[in-house]
Amino acid sequence: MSEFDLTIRNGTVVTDSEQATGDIGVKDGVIAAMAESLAPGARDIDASGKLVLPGGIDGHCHIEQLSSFGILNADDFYSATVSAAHGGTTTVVPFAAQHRGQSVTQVVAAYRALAEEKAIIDYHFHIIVTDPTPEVLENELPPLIAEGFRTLKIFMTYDLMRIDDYQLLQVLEVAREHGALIVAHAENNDMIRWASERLIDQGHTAPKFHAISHPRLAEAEAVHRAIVLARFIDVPILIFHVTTREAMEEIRRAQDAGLKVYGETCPQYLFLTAEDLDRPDTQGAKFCCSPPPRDKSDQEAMWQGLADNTFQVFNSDHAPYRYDETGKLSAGPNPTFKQIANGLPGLELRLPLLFSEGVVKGRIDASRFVALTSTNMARLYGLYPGKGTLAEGSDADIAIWDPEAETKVTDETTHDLTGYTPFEGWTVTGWPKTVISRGRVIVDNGVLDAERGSGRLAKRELADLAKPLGRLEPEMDAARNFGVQMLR
Ligand code: DUC
Ligand code: ZN
Ligand code: ZN
Repeated sequence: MSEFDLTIRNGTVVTDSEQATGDIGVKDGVIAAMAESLAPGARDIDASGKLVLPGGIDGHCHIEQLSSFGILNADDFYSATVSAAHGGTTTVVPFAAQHRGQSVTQVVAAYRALAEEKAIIDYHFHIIVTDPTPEVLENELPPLIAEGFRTLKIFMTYDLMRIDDYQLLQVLEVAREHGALIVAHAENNDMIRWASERLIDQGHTAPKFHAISHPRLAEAEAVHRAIVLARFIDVPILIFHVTTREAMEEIRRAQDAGLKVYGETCPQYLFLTAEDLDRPDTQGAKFCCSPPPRDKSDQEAMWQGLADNTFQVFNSDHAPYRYDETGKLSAGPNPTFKQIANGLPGLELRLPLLFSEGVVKGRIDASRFVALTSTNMARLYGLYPGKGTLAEGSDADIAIWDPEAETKVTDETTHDLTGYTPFEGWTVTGWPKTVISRGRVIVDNGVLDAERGSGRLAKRELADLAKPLGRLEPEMDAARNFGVQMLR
């Protein structure tokens, strides 16, 4: 009997820091050995000429999530994870979304049950906190954080989701005391409200005005404020979906000052612009997301941020809504921009787009690609080293890439249920031909072989940066002037 269940041979193995040609041996779902040459496995995959990468981790995606308007995403945990797997992603971290009045404990249990029944790859959850009552803050969140739900998402905008600055301080305090990372949707709600009301009053209701109604300064202001509040309580923070140069510069300034501030951007901010919202008829609705795509110079800024480590992570923000009465057009065929559900699909194309436009075009190298799409997520979320790398003892979550394969993107060939792709007609170079989840070959040359419900809740340890800093002692900490000194 062979020593390994699976051997991957002669590939170029890439981690976030190294590249080497060699073999990987897998046993019982785990990487059992890595060497220049290993004995044959029960199944052998020849990866000559291919890149062997850790499977992607999509650390920001909305799956089977009910919006505050009561609209459900187009994908459920089956279709979303099938789609993710076809694009080389082997772990997803979507949301357990609390709506006001709900128990966070019950919300987490409900989302877990959905994933348990349907997901084909491994998963964990961020908890969205929209109603930080004393019960939630004192009794519900601490045991959930201890159990592994170590990321709390907060919204600074959306009338039905946002928390105010005082509430944000309370959530930051819980994160500090119990060891969680705050992830933030940072846009100034009142600036958006002010702009939106004036646009609508003047009859400017078409999808393209969605972009104008989310002013770039609204993002920079909220990013700055989120960073200041996190600094005040002295906890790390990850700013989600950064879109503008100004917001990126706020993050960079904080990092230069030694603060534990992290940043994310997403495919829509590299590859789309506000002009896409001005497509004929109401087709622009397909491109409405928040924050909105900006302009070419912001795209360049986002590339810089990915290359120079202002951004540590690149996620899809997959939030699919069909272009029909169940989704984008739920308010009728001619909705105002305020009535259009926000979000785009992205789970499947996140990695191929970044590989093609980033690695193949020389903007980032393959190790940076791995860092941005997998390793850094694992480190920030406490999934490392079980996920996010190729090392003995890590889960055998692996994507074997053909770096030269050319693929034409069409809705017919993508596997989510959105019914359109924002990237229709694009050609991408590089595709993950074989995708392996805990040693199971789940996609091979476009053919899926995975059972519904075969994904598992991933193991999540306490990430270094989320180690509890302890209860705030106001006098003492004030004397120390809160902030960067304490983190050094
Ligand atoms: N904006 C969000 O805040 N969430 C989902 C998608 C979007 O566009
Ligand atoms: Zn968001
Ligand atoms: Zn999101």
